[in-house]
Amino acid sequence: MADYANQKFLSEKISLPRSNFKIGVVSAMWNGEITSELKSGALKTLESAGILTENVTVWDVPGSYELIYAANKLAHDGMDAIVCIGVVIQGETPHFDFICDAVANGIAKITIKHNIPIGFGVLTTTTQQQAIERAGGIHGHKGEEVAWTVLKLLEKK
Ligand code: DLZ
Repeated sequence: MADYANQKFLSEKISLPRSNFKIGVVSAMWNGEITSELKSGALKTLESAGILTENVTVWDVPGSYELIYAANKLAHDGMDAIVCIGVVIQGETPHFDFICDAVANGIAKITIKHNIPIGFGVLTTTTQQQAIERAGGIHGHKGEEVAWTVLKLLEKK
């Protein structure tokens, strides 16, 4: 298990070169109680870093698979960075593997294609409990962390 006590950098203050970055937050509606919490943590983190609310585009898409289309569209539309949020929970069929592979590879390709930071805030868990523990539970808040990660990359933009 990762030792989160050693990831203190995740709470370091961000120092952005300007305040008018345009950021997209795309969030899947599957497992919506958890993705809503992740999204809300991401939005709070962006606000705390000085990102103006009017420069944040929030887009709720049906499932994690649709994050690929939405992130690519927002990148094409000129966002400086994008935060992707989803929760994929393993079921009884291989669907989980197809979605996780597609989303991880899709987001990586969009990052390279558009050369902007895109955060992978997609939880891929075996159980719902594991996802809950990572949305403000004992394993931290992956929504806040993914927003922090994207902001950290914007420091150099
Ligand atoms: C179909 C599906 C399943 C079984 N599980 C999840 C999940 O755990 N998390 C998630 O975000 N989305 C899931 N989906 C929906 C797919 O992401 C996608 O929306 C559909 O396959 C339609 O393209």
